[in-house]
Amino acid sequence: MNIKEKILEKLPEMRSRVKKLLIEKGDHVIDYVTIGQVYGGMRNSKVLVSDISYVDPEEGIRFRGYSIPEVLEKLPKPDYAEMPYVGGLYYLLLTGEIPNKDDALIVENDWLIRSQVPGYVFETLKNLPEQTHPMTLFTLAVQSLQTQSEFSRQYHEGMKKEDYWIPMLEDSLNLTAKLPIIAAYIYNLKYRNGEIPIVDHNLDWGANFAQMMCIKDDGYAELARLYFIIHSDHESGNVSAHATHLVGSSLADIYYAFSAGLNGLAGPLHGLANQESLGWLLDVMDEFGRVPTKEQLREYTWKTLESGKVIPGYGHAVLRVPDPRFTAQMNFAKKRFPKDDLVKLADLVFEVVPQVLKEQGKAKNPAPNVDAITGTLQYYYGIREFDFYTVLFGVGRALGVSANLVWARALGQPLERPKSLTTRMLEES
Ligand code: AMX
Repeated sequence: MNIKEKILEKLPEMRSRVKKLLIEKGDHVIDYVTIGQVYGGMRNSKVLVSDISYVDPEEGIRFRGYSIPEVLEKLPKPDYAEMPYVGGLYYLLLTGEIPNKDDALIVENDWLIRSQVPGYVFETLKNLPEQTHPMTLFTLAVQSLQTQSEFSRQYHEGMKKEDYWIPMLEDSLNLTAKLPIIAAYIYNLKYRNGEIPIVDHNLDWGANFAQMMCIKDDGYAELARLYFIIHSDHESGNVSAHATHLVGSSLADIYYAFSAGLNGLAGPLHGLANQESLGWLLDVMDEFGRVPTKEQLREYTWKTLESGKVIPGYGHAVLRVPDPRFTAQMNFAKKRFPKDDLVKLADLVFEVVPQVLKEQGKAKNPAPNVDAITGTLQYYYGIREFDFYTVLFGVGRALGVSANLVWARALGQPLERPKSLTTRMLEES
């Protein structure tokens, strides 16, 4: 069954659940919000809803109820591959059901059919100044595809509200189909010969990305699938997901909404942390000329903290345990290239840094997040241009945020518009 048919099958029940919930419990208080939360980035204020994924502070992400190890085990895989089809993950995010191989292949084939990127997108990127950041190129490419929006076209022609999700799904499939090509082109334009990558119609979405990046090692196709799956979604409150949702709530189409999310991802406290984390590991290697001893690393960590900096890749706004996305990537690296010095160092950092952060006593979570290892794996396979790493994150993140937007339209979620107060009002409260 394709995704549209599956959503059509599920929609009546989901709509009536939400309707019943609002009638029976519309006035039910979930939690209260403190002044500390209002002034503190709204941490842990429970004001969003998403059925696509949930981050349990003590366990990590679950996609539609499935943990990362479960997703990696249960989703269908290409023959002889260890990592599942990304198309299967998209099916799961959008429908809530684990697909069989045929279902996953319907998505993969659909992506192939929709993968052609209009020539003007490449021309637009080519005409920008050479020093343009890869994330700026990525955002502009997504934004420039807006002319293709089915949602926008059908909305202006006039369409029933309950059907909004259908062109939104079309747009989401069209956009996600094109992102690996756009990302590989940005890499070529910035760091190689500027060639337009060519999609191989015999390969899946992840393997195609590896092929377009011209990385011969088969391991990179496996890593690409793993990477895009684990970066797809992290519930709704993180900056990229929330920005996408907020802009989408104005009934902006996916191109407007997701380019807003990408702009948020470009910030140092969000998607840029992966490159900062790898940079810190490389600085350690520079300082010692080899993988340091535990004691040397301890001292180096304290030196970083005492200079007023954070240890990138450690800490999290929600998680209170090691991020399972870190664990999945670390397992991958230890299985495939355990002797790599950076992998050994990342492992040692995992032993030393949480202890030091605990002694410092500031970070609520001294454990690693996804970014403590992501860059190390890309670096191993030869992707060594740090500025590109957030583009990779963005390709994965599109899957989750677009699935959320399709369901936001399907359930008729309204314009988001929280209320703000003045400092005086809070002082007098
Ligand atoms: N190193 C040093 N200090 C840290 C720290 C770290 N890794 N993580 C948190 N702290 C400090 C904070 O700076 C804060 O100090 P302050 O009181 O002087 O301002 C204090 O501990 C309390 O912070 P928190 O409540 O534990 O974290 P938060 O929710 O405010 O921020 C995060 C979360 C991720 C931004 C923070 O842990 C951090 O800066 N980590 C390093 C950067 C990083 O890895 N970011 C990637 C996040 C994942 C992602 O989105 N890709």
